[in-house]
Parts: sequence; C-alpha cells; structure tokens
Amino acid sequence: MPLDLSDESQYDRTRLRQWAGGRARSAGVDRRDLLKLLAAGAAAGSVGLGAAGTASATTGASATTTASPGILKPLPPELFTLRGTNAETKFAALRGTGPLTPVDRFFVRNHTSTPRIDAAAWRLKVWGDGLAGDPVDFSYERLRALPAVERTLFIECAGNGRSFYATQQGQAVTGTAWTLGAIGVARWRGARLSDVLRLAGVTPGAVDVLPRGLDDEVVANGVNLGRVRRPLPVGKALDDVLLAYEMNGRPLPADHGGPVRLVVPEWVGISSIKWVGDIEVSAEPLYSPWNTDTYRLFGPEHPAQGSAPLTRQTLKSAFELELGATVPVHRTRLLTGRSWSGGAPVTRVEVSTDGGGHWQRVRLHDAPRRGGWVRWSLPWTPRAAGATALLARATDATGRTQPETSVHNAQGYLFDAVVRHPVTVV
Ligand SMILES: Nc1nc2c(c(=O)[nH]1)N[C@H]1C(S)=C(S)[C@@H](COP(=O)(O)O)O[C@H]1N2
Ligand SMILES: [Mo]
Repeated sequence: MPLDLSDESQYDRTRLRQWAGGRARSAGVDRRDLLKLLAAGAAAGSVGLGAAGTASATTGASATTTASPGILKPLPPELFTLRGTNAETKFAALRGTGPLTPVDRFFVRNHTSTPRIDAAAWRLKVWGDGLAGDPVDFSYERLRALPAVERTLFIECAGNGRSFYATQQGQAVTGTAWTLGAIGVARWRGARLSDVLRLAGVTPGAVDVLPRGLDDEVVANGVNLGRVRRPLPVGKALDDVLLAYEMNGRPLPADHGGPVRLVVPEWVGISSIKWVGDIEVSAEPLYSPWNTDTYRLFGPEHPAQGSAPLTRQTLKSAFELELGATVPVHRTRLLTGRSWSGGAPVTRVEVSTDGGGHWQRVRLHDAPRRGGWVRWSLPWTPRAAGATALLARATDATGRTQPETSVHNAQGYLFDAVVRHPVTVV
C-alpha cells in the first residue's frame, strides 16, 4: 500500500526515520553544523536552539523585558507582556472582545524583527524539483485574483504555556517563558496554497514543501540557521493551508506577516510562516532546524532522537483575568475564559474555584469549531478571604480532557495540563 503522507502520524514516522537514517536532505543548513548542534544539545541534555532571543523559563519568576523588540505596532503594558523579541497577549485584555482577537492585542512571535515589505514589490517564487517545470512567480495582485477563502483559526505558539512547566511542575525548560497568551484567533482571508501549488505545476512526486520567510536570517549559538522555514508534508499543504493576505477584514499587518503569510490550521504556530517569499516544492524529504532541533519533544520521556516533528496544537484553557488578581469577597463576578485545541473542537469546560476540590460545568458561548476557541463564563461569589486557585479544564469532541500534569520535554512545548490560576480574595 502506498504511504499516505497526508496522514500526519505516517508522515511523521516516515520523515523521522528518513532523517535519522540520513536520507532526508537538509534544507539550507550545513549538515556538519547540524551535527555540531545536535552533539552540543545531547551533551547539555537538551537541544539549545530554543535559546535564540528568548528568556529562560527555568526560574519561577517568568523573565520579561522592557527593551523594545522589533515589532511595529504599539505594545501598551495593559495589552502585552514583552518577552525578548516577542509580545504576549494579556488574557485579561481579551475580556469582552468577542470571538476574534483584535489585531491591537494579538500576540507577536518574531525570531528576529518585523520587516517592512511593500505589497506591490512582493513576489512569491514557487520552485523546486517537485514541479513539472520552471519556477513560477506570483505577484500580490495575481494571488488576490485567485478564488479567496475565509476561515476563523487560531495561531498558537508550540511553546504557549511553557512557563508552567517551571512554576507548576518544577521542571526546567528552555525557551520563551510564555504564560497562556501566545495564542490569537483571527478571521483569515487568502488564496488556497493548493491552488498556487497546482498553478505552479506540482507533480505527484512532490513530498515536502518548504515556505521561507523574508525576515532576517536567524543566528543561534554562533550558527547561522538561515531564514525561518519549516517543511510541510505535501498532503497538508494541498489540504487546508491558506496564503493569507487579510486578517479580521483588513490587509494583513506587517507584524503578522504582511503582505502574505501561511496559515496552517490547527498546527504549531511555526508552521504558519510569515512574510513568505518563496516556497520550495521538493521531490525529496526535507529538514530544517525547525523540524529537527526545535519543535520536537526531547528528554527522558521521549525517544532518544526526539519525537516526530510537532504538528497539531494541544488542549488548553485560560481565564480572562490577571494571574494573581485580587477579588473582593462576597461580591458576585462573572468569571470568563476561553478553551481551545488543535486536536478536536472543545465541547465541555469545567471550572473549579476552590483549588480543584469541586468542579462545575460552565456555559459555552460559542459553537465548538475546529481550529477555533470557545468562550465560556461562570458567575462566582467568593465566600472567604484568602489565597485560592481558579482552575479550568476542557474536554474535546474525542473525549480527551486536560490532564493534571503535562509530560515534560526539554523545550517546554505543548503544555496541556490544567493551569492553577492564583487569585487572592480580600
Ligand atoms: N518568517 C517567520 N515566520 C514565522 C515566525 C518568524 O519568526 N518568522 N515565527 C513563527 C512562530 S514561532 C509563531 S508562533 C507564529 C506567530 O505568529 P504571529 O506573530 O502572527 O502571532 O509565526 C511563525 N511564523
Ligand atoms: Mo512559535
């Protein structure tokens, strides 16, 4: 039976074997450099590329910075927490905002900084030995003239929630110390990547596509990793991926990849390459640092060479309230929050206001949707003063519920445990 590479698990197992056996090609990084990095990573017990431009989450206090990152939009402190080159959305700032995250509070994750790219001069070059012929160029106008699709989807960093490995589970991880705000949901409008690939002459022999950003090259541990890029299996690329040029009804803002970015439904944020400038279509399997050294699970709980490259995001819930908020006793307030998953729609959410002793099912305000989130609410009247924890626990359509603890991995990806949200009743 032929391999079905649109099946993620088959794809992952296959590519992992090929890469470990030296049969997948390195896309743009010298193999000696990769081996050097892998050796260094193994010696350190983890792989170190995640350290580029990031704060360590190994300490209880999540590191934040006030230095101005290379982000163009305003980052007022009531909407964002700055973390290195990145800006995390404050969940409290989402209260009352509706199902879509407004652009003024949508998180930004930049490996380097936001480039300014003129849409009129922008070109997308599609090339590679997985095409029938020569490279094909698409202008912004040509892309916009293709049939447009619109979808409401989250983009979420694979490391969202990472800091809770340290603060809640006492485990060291590397990478940006996000709390839960490295997610946003937007209405994306764009062309289908499948239409572009077909117009470019993709052949049945194509295996991987490699979209690459026009932002600066990334240097980590003294090694130039080149431009941000991560291979996608051709099955996913031809399935539901967008080349988005609008976000929430407006031209895609520069910080979110304007003029054009990929939006890869339900998959880890790194798949959704911003400022895409070219796409290699390859008849050979490809790897880049973003599917070998990072965005895989490493550590004692995982295979020695690491897990398969990450694909889908996991299950999470967050309250629209500051961590450590102070709330008055005996006064009823409406607790609000959101739950989401890249696996299946969230169908049930339960909340505990007494540190996990009792749970109640909460009212959902949105129909469960793939690739989106549901808003929920619960009136709460604190009965006694003192410190407590609010917990929210989501269950998806497959019956999967957020666990009490998340399986550790060195780079702190895919945190899915129920978060204990501290509050003080006064
Ligand atoms: N070209 C490029 N694409 C990129 C990145 C980047 O730094 N450069 N960051 C990735 C990561 S890790 C994430 S989580 C998302 C973040 O998208 P946002 O900044 O629009 O929220 O973009 C992805 N695409
Ligand atoms: Mo990310």
